[in-house]
Amino acid sequence: MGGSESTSQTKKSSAEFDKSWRETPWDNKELLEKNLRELKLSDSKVKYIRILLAGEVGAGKSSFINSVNSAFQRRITTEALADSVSGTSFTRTYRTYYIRNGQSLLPFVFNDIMGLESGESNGAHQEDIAKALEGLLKEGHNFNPTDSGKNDDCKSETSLEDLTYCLVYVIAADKVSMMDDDVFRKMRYIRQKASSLEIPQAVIMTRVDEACPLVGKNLQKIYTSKKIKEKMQECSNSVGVPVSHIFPVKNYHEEIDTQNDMDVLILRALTQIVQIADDLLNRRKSDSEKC
Ligand SMILES: Nc1nc2c(ncn2[C@@H]2O[C@H](COP(=O)(O)OP(=O)(O)O)[C@@H](O)[C@H]2O)c(=O)[nH]1
Ligand SMILES: [Mg+2]
Repeated sequence: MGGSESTSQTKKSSAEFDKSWRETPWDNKELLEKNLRELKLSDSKVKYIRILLAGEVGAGKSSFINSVNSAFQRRITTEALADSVSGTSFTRTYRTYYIRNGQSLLPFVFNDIMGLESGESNGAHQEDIAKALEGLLKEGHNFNPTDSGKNDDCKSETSLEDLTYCLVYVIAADKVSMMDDDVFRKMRYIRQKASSLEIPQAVIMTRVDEACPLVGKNLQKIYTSKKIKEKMQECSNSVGVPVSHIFPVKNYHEEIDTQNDMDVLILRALTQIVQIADDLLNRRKSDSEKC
């Protein structure tokens, strides 16, 4: 047993990779922001692309919408009302969140689907989510889990803006191992529906500061932390989305001012998601031109 062996042992079991495995523009927040502010969609007839956030209660969906808004407004905003106390879903109606860009609006919007809680009487109906993907849910639709099969909140016609262009699962890094089978069953159903509609899928992995103390102290360690990579892999395996479409973020939750590193991860994730969504818009446009 030489000293060198114990050194390499320590190195192997260390919590960090030597190098970051995904490049991150920590010093380029302004550029990320500018590109999103100036974004032109590939179909000029479409005002905005809709991004649907789905995930368990407490995953950080509302916090993510607030965090995106905070990054653009450069101050903490809480329009989507993150819920810290109750154990059941806070979001009860289908509502579109817009992000202001000075006097105008940015060309992407969010919808937050009520939690995917396990159990028949908890969370949104699978069918509601399927309808949201197809753009058939009316603004203000009530996700009342005990009130199944009602169609009066459904549209008979949809516009291009009603359709969903990217389905994003929001998963808390510190809870991914504890997600139960019922939630996975609902996710599988939604996934199949999204795939049949050719809607791309991505994952926002939140609460990275809770999952890894190293990252909790320094967010720039996000892609050197072995724990975070492990959690991303776990998300990928359980949801079936490749690691390249999984974006870890830390949401604003207790801060009183915005922070560069949090903004960079949030804006980077958003850039990728918006690109994936715009690719679908472009494909739909080309398809409609062929007809
Ligand atoms: N530490 C930490 N807490 C977070 C993060 N994102 C969300 N939270 C907290 O997690 C709880 C649930 O978040 P919320 O946005 O209400 O989840 P939702 O039910 O999916 O909308 C709230 O107490 C948030 O403040 C994060 O990235 N880090
Ligand atoms: Mg919420």
